[in-house]
Amino acid sequence: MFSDQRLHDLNQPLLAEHQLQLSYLTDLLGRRGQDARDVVRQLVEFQVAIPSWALGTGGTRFGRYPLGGEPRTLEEKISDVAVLHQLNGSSNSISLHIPWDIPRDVPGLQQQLKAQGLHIDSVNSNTFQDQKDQPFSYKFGSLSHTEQAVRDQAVQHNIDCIRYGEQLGAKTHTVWLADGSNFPGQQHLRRAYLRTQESLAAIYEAMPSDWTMLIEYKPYEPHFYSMVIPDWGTSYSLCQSLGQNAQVLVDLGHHLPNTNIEQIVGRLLQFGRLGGFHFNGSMYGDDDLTTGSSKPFQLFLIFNELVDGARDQAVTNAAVAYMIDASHNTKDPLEDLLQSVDNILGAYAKALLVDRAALAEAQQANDVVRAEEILRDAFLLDVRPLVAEAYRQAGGALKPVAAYRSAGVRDQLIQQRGRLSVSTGL
Ligand SMILES: [Mn+2]
Repeated sequence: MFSDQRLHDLNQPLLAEHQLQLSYLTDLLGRRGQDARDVVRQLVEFQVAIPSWALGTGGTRFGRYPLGGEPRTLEEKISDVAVLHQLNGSSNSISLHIPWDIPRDVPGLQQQLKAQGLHIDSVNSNTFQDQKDQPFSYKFGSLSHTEQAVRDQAVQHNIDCIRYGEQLGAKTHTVWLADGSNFPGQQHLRRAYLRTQESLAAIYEAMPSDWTMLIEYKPYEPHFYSMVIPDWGTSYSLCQSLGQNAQVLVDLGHHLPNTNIEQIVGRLLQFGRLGGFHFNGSMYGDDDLTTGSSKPFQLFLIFNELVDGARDQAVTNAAVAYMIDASHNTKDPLEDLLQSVDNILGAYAKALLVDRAALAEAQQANDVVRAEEILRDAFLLDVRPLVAEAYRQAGGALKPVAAYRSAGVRDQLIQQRGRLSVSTGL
């Protein structure tokens, strides 16, 4: 949708001001002994996977307000992600949800992915709702269900997901388990865990040895008395019992209010079990809002842990999978995803600019104010010129949302796909 020439034309009027801001920031950082070009290089390399289920308007259980032009097929979802990647150069992969994204034309999809410079990063299973042709219901659980036949069905679904993923070159299987209970006494808490552990082991056994299984946790919803995997400790213990290729996935919206998520990130890095992120924004719970929209400082502190861990030779954690998991009821989903990636890159840039030697000194000396000031110095710096420069160097737009709007992408999608097209997803 965006040719190189088109992007060049969109950037041209913005270039003079961009260069002015970039050279000021480069000089300023240089005076502090920091290399802006090095930060930009790391931003260009940073990639965040886009969820196939976030390309249409999401909804709540009260309603949904589709805005038209939503992708109707997996091919159209990939082409939407390609638009994002053309604009920001930072969205080169897509997470699939099965059964919504079962690949039909595998060679065709492989060709499309290659042509657009994209790949499939992960497959996600779905046992949180019943499909119309399945023999057993998940109303009372899937991998943790009391009946072996239901567990077998859920295990087989997860294995099917892995097989679909293999066809498209994915290497990651993500399990978010909606199992739990709504009332005291409904479920035997320890037995539900043990049944889940046994089911996950069967899936893990069937997974290729170069794949990673990510186990996501969530404290409440859809169940409100207990969730079988409510917290990172439960995910971690399951990973420990499965093997080295099982890792914990941290979804930013899957914590109780005021949880110190950056500390969880630090712990998991220390234990070598941080497998990936689902980025989103949260005020209260699993809100699935734009990443970094209301708690940018928290996002920065999370990246601060990641950068600190990456620079510590004692940390041997494997590569972390960065993914967005969001759902948009009021925004154009593509604009929202561009904003999310922009906030993620900004938080990463700031974390890269923390003066770690000075911070370590202040921490050692118990200089509370100095330590906090060092973090504030990095957080309050306006790094947008660095992020814009990363977009430009990756061949994208200096201002992706503005470029998306001025090119009239949504109108074109509505013309191609219709005003009433509705995407599968949440
Ligand atoms: Mn998630």
